[in-house]
Amino acid sequence: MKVNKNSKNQQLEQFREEGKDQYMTTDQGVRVNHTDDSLKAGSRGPLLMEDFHFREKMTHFDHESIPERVVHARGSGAHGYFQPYNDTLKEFTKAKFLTDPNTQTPVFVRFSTVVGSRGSADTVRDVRGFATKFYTEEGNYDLVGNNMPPFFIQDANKFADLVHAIKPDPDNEMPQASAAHDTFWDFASLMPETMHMIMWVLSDRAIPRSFRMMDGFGVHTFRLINEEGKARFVKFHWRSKLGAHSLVWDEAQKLAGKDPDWLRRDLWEAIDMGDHPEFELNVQIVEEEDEFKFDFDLLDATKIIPEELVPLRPVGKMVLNRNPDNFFAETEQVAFHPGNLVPGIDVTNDPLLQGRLFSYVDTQLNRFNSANFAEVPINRPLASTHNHQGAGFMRHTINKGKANYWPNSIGGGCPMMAPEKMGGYVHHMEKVDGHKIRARSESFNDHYSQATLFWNSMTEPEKKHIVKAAHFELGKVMSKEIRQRMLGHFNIISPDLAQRVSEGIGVEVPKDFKPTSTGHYEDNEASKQMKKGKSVKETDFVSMEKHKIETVASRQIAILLEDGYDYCEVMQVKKALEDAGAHTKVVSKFHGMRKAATGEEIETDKSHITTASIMYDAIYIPDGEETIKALLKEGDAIHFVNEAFKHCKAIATSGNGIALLEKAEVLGIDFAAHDSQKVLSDKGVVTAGNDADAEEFATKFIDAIKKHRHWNREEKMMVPA
Ligand code: HDE
Repeated sequence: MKVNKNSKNQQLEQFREEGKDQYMTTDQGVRVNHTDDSLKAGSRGPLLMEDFHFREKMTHFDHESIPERVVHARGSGAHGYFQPYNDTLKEFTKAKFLTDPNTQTPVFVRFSTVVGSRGSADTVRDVRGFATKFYTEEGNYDLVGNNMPPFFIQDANKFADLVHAIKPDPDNEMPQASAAHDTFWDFASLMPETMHMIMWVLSDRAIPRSFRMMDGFGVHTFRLINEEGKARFVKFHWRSKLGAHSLVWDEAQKLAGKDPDWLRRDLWEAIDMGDHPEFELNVQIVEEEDEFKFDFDLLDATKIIPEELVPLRPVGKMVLNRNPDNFFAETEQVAFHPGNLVPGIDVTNDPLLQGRLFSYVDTQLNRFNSANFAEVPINRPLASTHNHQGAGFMRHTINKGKANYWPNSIGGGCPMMAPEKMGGYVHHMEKVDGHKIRARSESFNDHYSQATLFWNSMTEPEKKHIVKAAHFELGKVMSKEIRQRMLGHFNIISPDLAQRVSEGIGVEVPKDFKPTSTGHYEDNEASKQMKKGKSVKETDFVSMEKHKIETVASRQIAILLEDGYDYCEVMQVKKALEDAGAHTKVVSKFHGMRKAATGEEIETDKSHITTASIMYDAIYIPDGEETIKALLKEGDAIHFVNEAFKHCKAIATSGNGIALLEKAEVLGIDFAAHDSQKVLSDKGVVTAGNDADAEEFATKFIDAIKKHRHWNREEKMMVPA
């Protein structure tokens, strides 16, 4: 069958229902005449059992929830499509959806946090899930990844322990959606293999600005198989076209209260407005004969392949262009599984991946209470399905005929087996030989080198954020013993890191720390070969700062004003921002119309009580004697500026607006000094005199927004906003 980017939408159409211009009916299709009262024996009497409408309505409601996912419970979904740039991957894989530039394969993506429950806040410090279902012509392929490339553990047998430790405590169910408690850090400090991932989780990657502004990673090493049956190792990467950007921790915590749906809303609104998120799929390919070329094991999911060793190869682009119609039917019911593979892609012996191959179907059985979850519209493949799996709860398909077994002659031997050349999936013929042993390869036994690599590859502001995150996380740990154990690990990763963390958590770096290891590692041929492997001391690509994409596209800019602003300037700056792809929102004390000095009016989009600076990427305060006078009297406005400054966001103001900066004490600098403009602009604060050229002013502002955050402000002591 041939699919195009609309195929999934068309398939879903047959299941959609809107009720427009229709009478309300029961589930049996009987028209309802009255739904406000139940059937009673007298208007003051008891309810009657025969009220089929009431019973059906209530029963349905009573059964409306299904178990939330045990991890990744909170998520947001979007539809879109994937299209390869060209056919160059043909050399490596026979998967058509990766190699035919003329095929736009429909996808459904679900982004998620991991730890929190379904109603938890979006902006917590956590890993983000990035799961993609490709509805390919050859069946569904799921790339179930995260926004960080390593993982905490090496063996699936430790997953339940990891999740128990990080989830709320079993006795009091606290804290919600947070690793900052004793059990998680107890576990981590006893598990050296978590150290590389711990560095990522302490970094800004764990507080993304938007689901649209984070990268995705397949994490494990998978296999690509070409037409000739030749296999190669592969790692999958999604690169956000908007770049990977983060919130700051103070902002993330405040957003969790002011708008717990922050990331969900951002994704929904962006798609709604036509800012369709785009991600580029990249692969790192390793020849089988190079398996032991590195100083880590490719099967160890706690490791990355530094891009200096194996560069990324762009494959194609994914565009998310449609919001779901129904959260439950689509985002909640979508069921991913890393074992949903199509010809041309296969798994490896990574012991974490192998365990996942069991867990995902098992967990769907808990969620759906039936093996028929693949028939739910969002999970249905576009490729037609034919087999003898014909019964069970909620079976939709009506399989015809008598022959529900294979082989059969009664059914004409159908459905038939597909030879490989007809698209039959053939597992890669890897030779496997070994003793039954509950152990890992010694080649998995280096838990620190890549944690050090990560630390060494960070810019100074990023290092600072990691240290602060550790102060927060470990500062919440009651046990000094656990804090100290973590310092022991940090000291192995980098004495500088350990020292800086130690200063904030009231314990000394231990002198004679010996990490405990709970894994059982066995030396073997692979580990002997691997030790000669290649390594690097720094890898640029893990730093978000070194690879930021300088664009203002889809950024939200607040225009802070009251009556009496300079209308001309506002319109020019607004136009320049919007032409560059940003969005503007007028923020004032109250909703309503705001009058310019010259009499024109603009409507307020948000009032101070409904918004906050944390919901914008940058702020602009237009000139105007009266507007600034009014803003100077508003605590909320001064706080707005002060907070945006503290969060290192671009700020622009002209003429009288400079007085507001002074009042907000943004820099504590001498505004009268001849170089004050330069001092300000170096820190992302764009100012101009009364008669400034608005176009030039807007261009400078846009350049400052492109930098996203002006971390050099952090050097200065700042009063918390
Ligand atoms: Fe998952 N994981 N996971 N995971 N995972 C689930 O499946 C599991 C792991 C990831 O939006 C569950 O349907 C085990 C790595 C995402 O619906 C469950 C192990 C990576 C999602 C499960 C891992 C992931 C899940 C819970 C270690 C990145 C959300 C609900 C062996 C490569 C998918 C569900 C969605 C969800 C098990 C580790 C990504 C329980 C046993 C590594 C994005 O099956």
